Amino acid sequence: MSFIEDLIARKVFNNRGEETIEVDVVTTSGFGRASAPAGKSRGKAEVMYYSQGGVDAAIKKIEDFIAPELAGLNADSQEEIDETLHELDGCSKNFKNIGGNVAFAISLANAEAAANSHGLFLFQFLGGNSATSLPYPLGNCISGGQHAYGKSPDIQEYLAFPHGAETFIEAVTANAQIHKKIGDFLKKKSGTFNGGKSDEGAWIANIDTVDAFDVMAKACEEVGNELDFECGFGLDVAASSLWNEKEGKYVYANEGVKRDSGDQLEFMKELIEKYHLAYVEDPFHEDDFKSFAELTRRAKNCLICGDDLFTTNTERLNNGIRINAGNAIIIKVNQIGTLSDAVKAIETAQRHGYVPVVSHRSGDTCDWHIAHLAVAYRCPVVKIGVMEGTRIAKLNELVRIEHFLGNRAKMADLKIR
Ligand code: 2PG
Ligand code: MG
Repeated sequence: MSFIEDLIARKVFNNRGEETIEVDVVTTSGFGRASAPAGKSRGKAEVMYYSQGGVDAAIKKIEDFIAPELAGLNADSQEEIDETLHELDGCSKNFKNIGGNVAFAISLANAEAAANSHGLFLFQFLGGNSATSLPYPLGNCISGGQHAYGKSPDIQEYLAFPHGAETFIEAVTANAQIHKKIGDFLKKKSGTFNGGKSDEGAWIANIDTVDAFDVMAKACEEVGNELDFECGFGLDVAASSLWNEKEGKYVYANEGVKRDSGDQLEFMKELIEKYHLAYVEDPFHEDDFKSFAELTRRAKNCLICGDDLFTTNTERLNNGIRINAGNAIIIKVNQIGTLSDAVKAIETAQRHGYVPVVSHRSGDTCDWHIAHLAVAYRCPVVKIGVMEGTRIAKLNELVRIEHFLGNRAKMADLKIR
């Protein structure tokens, strides 16, 4: 057992230079630290990051109110800690009283402190001895939508997906090479391309939504041939940010096209078939469970993943499960607040054959906990990005886990349905 002695909270910064919260949990025999990320294209149903007063007020609340309540509790009992956070919040639905990012940082720092107190890595502590499989990394190569500036593709993320790799380090190598190749192609294709990158380290270029597909397809095929395993790719359409409720249409401003729900369904289906897409995230806006179900029924060999649709929320996931909306779910712990809540979503997903995809946020710190969560909870895919310090911090942690596991390490069992 390891008992919480103290919580120390401070203000730190994410890769956008935005203020965020970092928490240290000190136990009788260990220590854990976690800092909270932030999304730009957020789902409506995500918890509230901070209550009034932002990070400064949150630090004071932790010192004066939360730390004394958690002191003396057993850090090994993650569920009890997370339950206490809900109680201290007054059990609001969206952590509006203590802040979802405050709950997140305390919850993750506690898990880390408990693992550290037992002399274990987090993935071992949470996942046990049989947690030995590594996830396939989705790597953002071209940014568009709300993640880019000026004229750029309407689709938010074009993601390399080397699902034929035999080791994690091979997969990361493939993503790095694909990213580099795309930079070379863009230099030739666009006169205005100057090597600019988004918060996630993906290229920002003045090219058409559809042209970006050809660039991705060519780079993935060439690298796949060079490395001799299958490198596919996928998308995060982030369709809520294209959806215009009043018009009832998806507005592709760059492309100069508007699509109603039926057109959008056909467009997504065509793209999946033409480019053999293995992964499509948020192809429809966050309340359109029905279209998700329809695409899932019609698309073959492709993960149809809900991010804004589910927001790591088990209740929303159950709504999707009822009608087979999607077959994969993005897991972002700070969409829901605590580790226990996220684990509930992961386990519900797994029970119903949905693939959990553990994901970074566009605004992130060098915190690498998601690497451990993916391995501990047997999530076969992670979405991390390819370049940029806060992404490399997470990828390298997975490289370390693979190295540590040695010949016990294997790639996840991933069936692209
Ligand atoms: C997404 C994410 C991460 P954000 O939409 O999946 O790529 O973006 O963190 O801005 O919500
Ligand atoms: Mg998304």
